[in-house]
This record gives sequence, C-alpha cells and structure tokens, in this order.
Amino acid sequence: MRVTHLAVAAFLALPLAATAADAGPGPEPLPISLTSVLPAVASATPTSARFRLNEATTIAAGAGALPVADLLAAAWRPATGFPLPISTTTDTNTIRIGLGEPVDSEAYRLEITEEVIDLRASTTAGLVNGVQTLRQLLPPEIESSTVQNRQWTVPGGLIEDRPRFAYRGAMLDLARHFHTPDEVKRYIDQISRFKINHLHLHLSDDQGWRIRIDGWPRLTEVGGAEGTGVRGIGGGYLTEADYRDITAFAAERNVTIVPEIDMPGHVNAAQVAYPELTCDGVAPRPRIDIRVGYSSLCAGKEVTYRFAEDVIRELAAMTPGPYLHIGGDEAHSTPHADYLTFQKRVLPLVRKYGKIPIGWQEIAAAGEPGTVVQYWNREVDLPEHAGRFILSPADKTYLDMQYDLLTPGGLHWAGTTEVDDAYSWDPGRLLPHVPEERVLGVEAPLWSETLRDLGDIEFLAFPRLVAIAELGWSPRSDWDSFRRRLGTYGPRWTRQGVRYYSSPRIPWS
Ligand code: IFG
Repeated sequence: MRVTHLAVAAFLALPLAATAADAGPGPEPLPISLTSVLPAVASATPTSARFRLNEATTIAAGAGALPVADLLAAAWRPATGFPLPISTTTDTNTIRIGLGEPVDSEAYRLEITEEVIDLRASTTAGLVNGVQTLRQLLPPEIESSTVQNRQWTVPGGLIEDRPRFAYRGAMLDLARHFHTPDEVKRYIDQISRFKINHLHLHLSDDQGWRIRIDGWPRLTEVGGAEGTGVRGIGGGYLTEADYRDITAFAAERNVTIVPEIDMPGHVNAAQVAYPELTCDGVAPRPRIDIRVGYSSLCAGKEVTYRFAEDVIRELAAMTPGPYLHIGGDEAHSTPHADYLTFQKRVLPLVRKYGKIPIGWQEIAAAGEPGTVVQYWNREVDLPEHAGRFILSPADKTYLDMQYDLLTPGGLHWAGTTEVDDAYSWDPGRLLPHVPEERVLGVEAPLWSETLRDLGDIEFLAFPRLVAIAELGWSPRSDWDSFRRRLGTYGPRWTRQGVRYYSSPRIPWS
C-alpha cells in the first residue's frame, strides 16, 4: 500500500515542482529591517538612522543586565572581531541594556539611533527577547564563527514588542532516542533565537528511561543502557549534573525546562527495570519498536504510588522551573476507573513538591482544575476542563510529522505538515470551548522514534518551529509576510551549520 501511496505522491509532486520552477524568480529578498524579524514584532517604527558597530563600540549594562550583555557580546564578538567591552558607563557608540519600563514580564523596548542602541525591559527575560531581535538586525554574516571583514550597521528606529502568549514551547523526546546534553543545548540555543521560552523534555517512555533517579537506580542502569531506544540505537541518560547544566544553559536564554515523566501508560522501560511495578510482578520484555498503549502501572498496588512520589520528588528538587509534566497519554491498558484513581492520587503529589502539573489532554478526565492540559489529538475525547491549556495539535505542531511523503524523516499518522500547514491556525480559536484567556500558549513536540542525531532534529524542527514561535509570540499572523521573512533566515542557518529543510513553499534568499 505504501509503495502505491508513494508512487502517487511522487507523480503528483512532479508537476507541482515544475510549476513552482516555471513561476520564475521569487520576489526580491527582503532587506534587513525592523519588520523582517522572526517572530514578527508587535510594533516597529523604522527611521533612516543607522547605528554603525566598530572597534570602539561598547556595551553598557545596567544593574541586573550583565548576563544579557554577556549573551550579546558572545553573539557578536566572533564575526565582527570587535572587543565590545562591557562597562557600566554610557556614552555614544554604545549599546545600552538596562532594566526599567515597560512593565509586562517579557516585553521590551529597543531604540536604535546613529549614536546609541537602547534596550530596555522590566525583566531580564524581556531583555533577552530584545537581544534575540537585535541579533536579526545585523546581516547573516554575523552568525559566522570567524571574523568577516565588512561594515556592521544596524537599521534605525523604535521597536516596542511583547508576546501574545506566555508559554511558547518546544518538546524533545529523549526516551525513544537519547540526545546528549550538548545536542540538547544546541537545540536550546536555536529555539531561543525565536523567543521560544520553554523546552519540555520527554524523559521516560516504553523504550527508555533518561533521567537518573537516585532512589530507583535501575531506571537508568537498565532503562538508560546502551541498546535501549527505538531500533536499539538510542541508549543513554542524564545525570542530575547533566540536567542542572542544561537547565542553567537554558535559563541564560530565557528558556525554562519542563521535565516529563509519562504515567500511568508508556512505562515499559520502568517495568523492565522494576517488575514490581507491574500487576503480576513479571518483567515485560524490553521494547525497541514504536507501538504505544500496551503498558500500564498498577493502580491497585501501593508500590506504584511510592514510585510516583519518589520520582516526582527527585525531579521537582532538580527543576528550577514552575512546571512538572506527568504525561497521562495513551493509557490504553489502564482501565478508566484505575486511570482516575491513579491521577487523583498522583496529581496532588506534583503540587506537594511545589510544581504546577501539566498532563496530555487525557488527564482532563481527572477534573483537577489546577492542571494545565496539553491538547494534542482531535481524535481523543476532551472532557470539559476549567483550567488552562497548552495547544499542540498534532496535525499542525508535531515536528515529527513528515513534510510530505517524499521527504525523509518522521512519521505521518497525523498527516504530512508543510510550513504553511504549521502556520495556518489560530491558537486563540482552536478549541471551541476554550477562550484565548485560558490558552497558556503553544508547544511544538518533536518525538524521536525516527531521529538519530542533531541533524535529524534540525531538519524536522526548522523551519516549522518558527511558524509555531510566531503564532505564540506575534499579535497576528500573515502567511505572505511570514514566508518572505523566513526566506531571509535561511542564510543564517547555513552559516550556523543548521541542517534546515529548504521547503519549496518558502522564497529562500
Ligand atoms: N503519540 C504519542 C507519542 C508519540 C507520538 C509520535 C502523544 C501525546 C504519537 N503520544 O503524542 O508518544 O509516539 O508522533
């Protein structure tokens, strides 16, 4: 069947490709300006001023702004070769970064004149957002790791910017395929460029357990061993030190880590390590395939709740962020009554250890209003829920969906998703019974059944993640503007060595 499918798709794709080629050269590439930023800024007033960066340019950091000044200096020193010293004095030919107005938490004000660049916000998060915008106002050569001998001018004007939604997330599944701390940090650096401010790490599943829990060492000794993971090529796990290193690196870039331990389903790896976590005490066989829904913790055994509490307590203790995700999806082998029993005992444990619980949409059945529900599947019943939502519609945001049936990588159970599919929806109007004020934000999950390395992550994530980032940040969406702005970003990824997918829907410059 698949071969026929592919043959048809191949046949259909050819004329489309030919048509696109016949369309002649696309529109002129967009010049770098205050309105070419991704995601689109809330308001921009360009002027004819130009700020010239040079050997003498300094960075003036106000109190509390030093880490942000360091982030900008580290970004701009390699390609310019300029010292860009950080001082506290401000005069002309300087980039001022300081805390002050505007008031809402991630907003910033960025003004560029001939003499100074002035970046202001009421929080360091706002300042980091402003730096990510500022970085896009220099040409793509700024992303080079070696000195580029050229003029470095920043277009002048005023940007006043703020996010539409507070939660703009990406998810990386480390369970089906483990990715090293360095790969995770590289992904964090890339997603933070687009003001994504949460990274959800899926740390346990049927094929692997990826975070060391001291009270249950076999979870990683067995569940994180070499040979675990889909096709047996995804072994590895994070120690607490690795996890703390990742959360610190993320925090410098205004990214909060959201850890997930998926329960009561998706637990085969835990049960291989600890057979007492099954109802019959018999260890299941390790799994390296991609089926779901066959495993379940035993809601009737007390050891289940000791396990859940130990895991939640240790994970909460090493997590600076406010959220802890406890999964809850595809518990097809958990009787519904048992599912409710389990959630009613376990959800309160997340609060007991000081975190806000998030669960996949099935968890709404537990009716615990403080739980944030992550919506993912329109085929799965969504009971009325009084709380807040994170929106991850699989047919729009799942980065492990193939771009089309001819492009490698990913699955296609929710359909294929090109960049325009990822962009063409409104988080404020997706769910009929959920008004915008109960939408915390959006998140783009990347499940790792088909991933092998960082290149595979980058190919599936970019450029579609940028579409989700814009829907989460910008006040409105405009596909033609987005696709042209995205086209100008390709050369930046090329200079960073990011293996992005050069979608035929985008006029790459
Ligand atoms: N659904 C499963 C994931 C993963 C995914 C792959 C959710 C919430 C299909 N659950 O998405 O574990 O297998 O696209």
